[in-house]
Amino acid sequence: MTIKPLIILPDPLLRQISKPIERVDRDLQRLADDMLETMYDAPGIGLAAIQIGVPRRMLVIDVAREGEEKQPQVFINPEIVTSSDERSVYEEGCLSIPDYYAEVERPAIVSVKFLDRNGQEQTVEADGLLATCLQHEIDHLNGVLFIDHISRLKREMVIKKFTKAAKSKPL
Ligand code: GNR
Ligand code: NI
Repeated sequence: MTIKPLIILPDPLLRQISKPIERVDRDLQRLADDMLETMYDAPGIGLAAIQIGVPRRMLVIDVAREGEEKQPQVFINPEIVTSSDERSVYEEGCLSIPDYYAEVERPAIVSVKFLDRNGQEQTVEADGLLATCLQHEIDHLNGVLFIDHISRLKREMVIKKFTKAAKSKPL
């Protein structure tokens, strides 16, 4: 298992649309393990493959609280099949936009179809933090960031700040 470097705003990779996974094999399981290790190290509660530079439709999540047993979950080719009309608001952050947080409103409950790490089709109905996190990660697979859900003024300020920071420390 390897901790991989995170892709940070404004890297254009974050705007790429990730491609479906065609086969769940040992290489893909190794990628899932690397993503989990990178997420736990950060630390974060979710990670999409594109955040370590791999434009494939896979994400990992662990919303277990500190002190609770780990609950690593792998979602391959996830699709939202239903979303509730009820909304909920969470303060979100993103490992690709370090130290910036903002409230985002999203459907409170989503049902998501996906392949698990054994390639078996599964459906989960998620609420609470898991629902928010799944939507945040599935957005990444479509090149969408949580700052796309806030006001244009705030978004442009964040992008400007990270663009400046990237220029002062190239590579
Ligand atoms: O670690 C993370 N925390 C978080 C908090 C609220 C809503 C979404 C998230 S996901 C984020 C990790 C990340 O950037 N995943 O893409
Ligand atoms: Ni993120």
